Amino acid sequence: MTTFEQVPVFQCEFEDDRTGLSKETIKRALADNLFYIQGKVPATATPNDYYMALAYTVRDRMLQRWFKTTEVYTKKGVKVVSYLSAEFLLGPHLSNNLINLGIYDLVRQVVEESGLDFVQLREIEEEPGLGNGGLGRLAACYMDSLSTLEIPAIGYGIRYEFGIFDQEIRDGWQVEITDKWLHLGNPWEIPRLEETIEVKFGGRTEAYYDEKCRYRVRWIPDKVVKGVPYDTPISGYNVNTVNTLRLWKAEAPESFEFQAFNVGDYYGAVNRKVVSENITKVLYPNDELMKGKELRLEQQYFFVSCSLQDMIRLHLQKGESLETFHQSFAVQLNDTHPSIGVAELMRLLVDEYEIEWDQAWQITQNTFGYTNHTLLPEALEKWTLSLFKNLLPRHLQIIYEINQRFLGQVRAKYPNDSDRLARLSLIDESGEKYVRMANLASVGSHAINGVAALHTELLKRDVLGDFHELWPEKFSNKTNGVTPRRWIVVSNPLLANLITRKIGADWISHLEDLKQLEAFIEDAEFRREWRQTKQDIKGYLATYIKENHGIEVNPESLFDVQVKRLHEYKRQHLNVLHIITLYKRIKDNPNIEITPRTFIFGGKAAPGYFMAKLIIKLINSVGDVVNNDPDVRDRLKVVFLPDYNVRFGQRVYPAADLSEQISTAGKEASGTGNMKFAMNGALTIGTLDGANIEIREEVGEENFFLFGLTTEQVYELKSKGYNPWDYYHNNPQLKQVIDLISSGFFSHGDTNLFRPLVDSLLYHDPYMLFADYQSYIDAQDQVNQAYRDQEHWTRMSILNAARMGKFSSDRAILEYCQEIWNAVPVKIELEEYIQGRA
Ligand code: GPQ
Repeated sequence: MTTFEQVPVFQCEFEDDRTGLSKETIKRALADNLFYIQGKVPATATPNDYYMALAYTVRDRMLQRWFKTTEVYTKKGVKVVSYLSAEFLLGPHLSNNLINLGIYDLVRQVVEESGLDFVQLREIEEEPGLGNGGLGRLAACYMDSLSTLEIPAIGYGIRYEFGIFDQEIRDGWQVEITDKWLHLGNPWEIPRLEETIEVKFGGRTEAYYDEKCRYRVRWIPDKVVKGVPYDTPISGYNVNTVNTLRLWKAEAPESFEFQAFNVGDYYGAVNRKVVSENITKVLYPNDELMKGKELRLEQQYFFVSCSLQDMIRLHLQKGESLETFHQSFAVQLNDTHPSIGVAELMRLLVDEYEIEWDQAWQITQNTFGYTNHTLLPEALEKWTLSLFKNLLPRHLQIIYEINQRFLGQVRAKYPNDSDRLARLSLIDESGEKYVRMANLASVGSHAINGVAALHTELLKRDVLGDFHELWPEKFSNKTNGVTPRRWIVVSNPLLANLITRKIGADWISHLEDLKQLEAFIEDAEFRREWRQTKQDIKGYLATYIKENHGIEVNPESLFDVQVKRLHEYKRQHLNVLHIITLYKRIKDNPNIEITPRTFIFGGKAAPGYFMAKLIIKLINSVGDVVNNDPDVRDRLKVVFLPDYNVRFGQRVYPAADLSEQISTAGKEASGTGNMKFAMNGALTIGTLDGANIEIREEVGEENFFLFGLTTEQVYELKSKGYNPWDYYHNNPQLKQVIDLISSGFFSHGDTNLFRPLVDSLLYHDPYMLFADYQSYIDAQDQVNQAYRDQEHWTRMSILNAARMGKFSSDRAILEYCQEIWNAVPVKIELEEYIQGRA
């Protein structure tokens, strides 16, 4: 552990160069930033001060490129991808930027030569947890690939003051703690106060005739909020491109306060300010659940309006007219969260820029693309008309107008089909009336895509079936991908180095190159190194678990990992049924031959999702019994690691032997964790769901542990009447496991604690755990067999990693560019004096 009192770095020779890459220059920059930015000297500096000085030193080395990149984009002729997302789950910036700039080893060395502990400083960074899970992390991976592929792009989102909550586990239960990620400052962002934008809310509309006697509508809002942009640089790997992530913070405009002061309403004025600033206060922590809260719609409209106004400003700055807006920006809607953008762009074009409706509609449709991320009915966004009308009265009118014209077309094509009309309508009129945001997004976009092959097929058949019949040409699949920079190079340097020693470093930006590893599969020394690398990483994780959570795990055991949001459809409880099955086998026969396993769980439950929280409690309760039963003799260990986040993901994916991807078929749109595991040489046990299907196709069915019903079988069984009781009664092993939970065995005799969970399974089992139970257990037994043959396991592990090229986010982004965005790379050239990478 470094002490921060006497650090020799601060007396050094330096070049006359602000952001150079010589060791002396970097040392000098650290000292300068500590003094001039943090206002500290070593005697008073805290570890955070040193971290900040280091972060600024890295940021300084991105600024020339960032500036250049922005300059090129503001010039005419470059089409910019605009990725609209309510979530960006970025994870720590420092290591990622060092890798992308090619200066990781150099900077680490300088920091350490300066007497500082690099790893300690790296761990001080608070990760920006501005997302819930897969959807937000996908946006972050896509930003990385856009920069790496040199595609002009800007990400637009919300600068939540509090991101996803920190999770603690107390007495086995989840407890939520507010995430104060900004409390010590954020060196990666730059506020651009001068580019603040105003957003209107509420009030009413008024019709009038303009000077040319045209019918027009004006919106008289009752509230105006300022959007202040905070920009974060997004570096690409091994290129000069540094794109921007622009996140909006809500602030109250001064004018409102003055008005209130004038009438003496001091409290009212301050309160208005508080209410305005609430808009970007906190991320809603419900993953894949629509709650219909007004503040959430305010958040969505707020960031979308800021972003579209920003794009229009940039477009007009280039001297272009708005008729060509869609040639300047390809706007992608990351799920329906930003889909109010369709109505907002229409409002801006028609009301504020006086463009004719038909032309405005052309521009709008040509501008937007819509990505759907789920089929779960409870996640599909819809807003009651009354809420909509109160908050966005003009937008509701525009949506009615869009709907009327759209349904007119439908009527012409399908006369006398009122059921179809009712299904396609932007307004759900079956009971209380709602605006259907997926319908709005579909009508307002020229392209609609799902995130894995199966998901897109189901989208076309079910959720958006009528839209697919109407416009089949709008639909395409874009299977998700993840960035190999963060998910291999940053998180697993040992494996990355081994790979690079074998095949060179091109794979980092051309992941298909990993195929070349197959040539070494017969090389026993290579297999040994591969196995040893995995072993070393497992050892690090074991040490981490011991030091941070006090639990001893055996690094030689099979590391069986399930990390993801807690959700019944993801079936963490099926995993638990397997654990109890193994435990029962040991209890029945203490000397049974068993492959030692460590079960590692991580994931957050939505704070109001009782069943998900009860599953966390069950995992911990089973862990308490299993981990402390002497009969088990440490052959099984169950650990639930609290506060799963990007940073912990980076630790755990590389250390996994087995990746649990066990959702009910048809429920997981894609999954992206499945890709991160396999890239790092884990084998998958999984259902035919989401991207699992494509992973299995790529790695070969002999290198994948498949189980469970297919989507078709799930539908079939449901339609003929699924009865979980039958499975319970006909499978003695399953019955014993369920009975053991019911008996209070894992709950100190309390037979009530897990009753809601057990009853839900026995009487409903909506995610069909019982139907898949035996098949899952059988597949797990095959895993045990396979793991005993380490040579064979290693071959499978290598082949998994080697065949993951398809799942790079670079491939996914290239497809979006070519098939949806019509965007091409733009090389960013730097002046000679700006130093390149090390
Ligand atoms: N996903 Cl709709 C989320 O993480 N949050 C959401 O609100 C919705 C979807 C996930 C989805 O469950 C995964 O299967 C996908 O891999 C991921 O989006 C990215 O597409």
